[in-house]
Amino acid sequence: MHQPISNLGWLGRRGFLGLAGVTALADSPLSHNRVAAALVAKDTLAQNTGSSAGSSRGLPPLKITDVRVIVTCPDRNYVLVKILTTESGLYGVGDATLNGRELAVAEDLEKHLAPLLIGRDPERIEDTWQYLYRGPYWRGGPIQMTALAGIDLALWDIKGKRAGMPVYQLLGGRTRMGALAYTHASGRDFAEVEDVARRALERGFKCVRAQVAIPGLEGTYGTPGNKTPEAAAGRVANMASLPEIEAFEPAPYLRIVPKLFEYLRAKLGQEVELLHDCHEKLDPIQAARLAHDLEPYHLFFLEDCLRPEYKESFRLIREHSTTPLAMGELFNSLWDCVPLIKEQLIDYIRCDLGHIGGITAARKVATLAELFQVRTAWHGPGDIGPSTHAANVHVDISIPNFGIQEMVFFPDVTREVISGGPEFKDGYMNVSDVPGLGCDVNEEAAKRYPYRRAYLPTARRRDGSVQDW
Ligand code: EZ4
Ligand code: CO
Repeated sequence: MHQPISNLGWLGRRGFLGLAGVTALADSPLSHNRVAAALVAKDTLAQNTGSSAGSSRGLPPLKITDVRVIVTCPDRNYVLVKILTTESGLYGVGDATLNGRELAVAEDLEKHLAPLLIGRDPERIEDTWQYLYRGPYWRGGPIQMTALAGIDLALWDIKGKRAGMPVYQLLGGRTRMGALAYTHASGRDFAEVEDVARRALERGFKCVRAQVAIPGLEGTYGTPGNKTPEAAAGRVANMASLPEIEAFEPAPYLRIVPKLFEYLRAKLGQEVELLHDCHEKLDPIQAARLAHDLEPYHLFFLEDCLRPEYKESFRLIREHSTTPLAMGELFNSLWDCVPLIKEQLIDYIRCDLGHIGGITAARKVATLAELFQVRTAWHGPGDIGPSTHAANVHVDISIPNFGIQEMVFFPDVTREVISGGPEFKDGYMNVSDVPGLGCDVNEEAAKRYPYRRAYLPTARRRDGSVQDW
């Protein structure tokens, strides 16, 4: 990454000398990119002149001057994107974290995308999205769409700051006073799940996602295994530097989950909204059976039953059950959502804004869903940063068909590096009226927490074969 300026190679002396102001950046890690970018940007600048100049309340035209990619591990790994502009002090912060593949996204941002952004007008968000999505010919995939989301969020942040408005105002203004939130309750047995759920209810939650370990199997998605729930909450410090292997068998899983919800309804009553995450590990007929068996316990929804490749298979589940269905945290294309929404095969679409292309993508998914009576339930785990959680809530409170919002509480060490983000109160999430998305990054603090390689666990069946985690 540290390219001496003399290595500019193909740029040649003439090109280099033609770039005013670039030499000052020569000793910074991205200098080569910036120099190359300034040349490439000649074309994009040509596209950027004209109508957009001065269009924001008579303010002078704006250009992107720098794209900083910050990889940091305050408790877990995050990839942050900071986009600076020609206006002094005006920058945007986005989140481009893809759990277990952070460096691939960072490399895409630094080496391929940053050079395309320098010199562009940051206010042209849709055009930049199209340019970065369709422009390179090779479109899509989780790495590219996460990188694009990071840029998209930073650009919305800039637009909000420039307008002096929180992003939800730019999206049409409030439709609700807060975003109904759900949290996770997991345990090694029913009593532990109940205990964690009760603590969540005491904290104000009205909706709880419940997961329990499968007896006799080591590790079950979303449960603490032999760790305490706190220790298992995904802290990278506790994660192996190679994937942990968990075991899964459908038969005992399909037996225990309905029993868990029978137990929780008996102990917690009817008022609390209960959810369960299948984490894409079931076959269609298994999912249909589980959705059917869970009907007496009236789940808010059953999350991500099937592998993301098998959209049509949701028809089978629908034919057998009235349990509401949610799907989508592994989607990384807008078009993944289309068959499920237009056939009304699900009740909640739960894309990850950080992996599908940011706010620009989410508002299209939300509008498509609105037309087919599908509500939103954006993915909100700890492995996407506070900026994506903020983006979730800005969208949630400005669309008509919001459903529910998954959320986490970030530890102090994360907040030391990334400040701001949505706040939880009495069961709902909300954002402040700070202009933009409301998050900031402390680059000095970020340096104190260098990246640490970490993987998600993987799962295998008893016979050793690979199973979806
Ligand atoms: O396992 O984001 O609903 N939430 C989830 C998450 C996912 C992680 C994977 O990196 O399923 O906790
Ligand atoms: Co999930």
